[in-house]
Amino acid sequence: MSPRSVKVNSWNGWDPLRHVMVGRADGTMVQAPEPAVRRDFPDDGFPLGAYGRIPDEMTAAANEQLDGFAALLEGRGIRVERPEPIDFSQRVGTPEWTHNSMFGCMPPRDVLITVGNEMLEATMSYRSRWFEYLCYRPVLQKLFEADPDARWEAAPKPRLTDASYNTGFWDTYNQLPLEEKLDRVRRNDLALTEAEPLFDAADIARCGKDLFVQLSLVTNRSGADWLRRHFPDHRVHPVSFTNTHPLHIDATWVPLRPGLVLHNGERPAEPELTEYFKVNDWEVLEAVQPESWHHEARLSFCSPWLSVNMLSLDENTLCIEEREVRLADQLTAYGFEMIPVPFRAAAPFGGGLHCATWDIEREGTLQDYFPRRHGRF
Ligand code: ABU
Repeated sequence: MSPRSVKVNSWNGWDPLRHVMVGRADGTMVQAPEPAVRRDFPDDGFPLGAYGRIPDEMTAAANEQLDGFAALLEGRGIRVERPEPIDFSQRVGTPEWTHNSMFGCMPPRDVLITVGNEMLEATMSYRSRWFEYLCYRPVLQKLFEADPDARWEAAPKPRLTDASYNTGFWDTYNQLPLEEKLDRVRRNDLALTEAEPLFDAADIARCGKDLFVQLSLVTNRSGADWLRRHFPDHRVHPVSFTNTHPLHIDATWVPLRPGLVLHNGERPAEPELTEYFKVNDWEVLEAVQPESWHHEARLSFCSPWLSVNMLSLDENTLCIEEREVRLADQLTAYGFEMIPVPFRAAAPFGGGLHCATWDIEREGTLQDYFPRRHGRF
């Protein structure tokens, strides 16, 4: 890497993309059960409590699509980095806990976020993902050496003792009536307690000076508060949506370019959040329904709303999963060039095209896209 050519810089998700990481599927696990994670895939060889490597043929198919996506980006002149997978089947631990497996490194978006010239490692909130940053460290180190202005930060490593989790959350939550679940979501009384700051980077949507942080199954209020204090020159907004299983904001509320946010209408936003966008002249566009997934969601913990989990190459160009034809048509009518990418096989490894990437450099500077205040925003 020539020092002159590398610049860590990204303030939003739509400025022209110059440098990006694309994850790898190698060795990804169906995680061992832990307080915040319960996998239950009885029809696919992993009933409740079972854990182990995702079958080789699925991993090979996912890697083929990830490699193809990386080649597509390189073909458009975008520099691509890849993580270094480690043995995710190993038992891990700290002095306070041990756990029977790790997860994988297909979705670097969950762990890493760039804000300006800062590369920030999230706390993460699953024990199986505590050490995932190790896969990204070789690239972080290389970027740190290549760009003398890059800042490299890691949020406080969480303790993740039992005090960080609501005991027995998954034993009861799924049996609750819908309204009770939604009430828990509104109060962010989910799998995590407030014992320490916890967040996944993929719960943050970047819009220049405004950072929207979804409170979720993996991000608590304390995590959002840590981000507010860490980015004092930004407006950091904790937000929640009417979604019984909130997990990362990038399949729910997707800013596409200044003035246009794509919204998953099955997960309504708080009226105050919608109004904040509207009083600042943003259009809130409800995404069309995703295409059917039939049997392709095998071993996936994500929803079909990975349809909206797109990677923006600039404010007029979006990479979209190739079968999401209706959404592609909807966005073509809004003036976007839509680039279809085969990516269904990657879903069980942690998500869609946005999840599978981490923005290292986009052109552009810090802008204020929300000059008008509204309510708590
Ligand atoms: N990590 C992407 C989350 C996908 C979903 O909401 O289904």
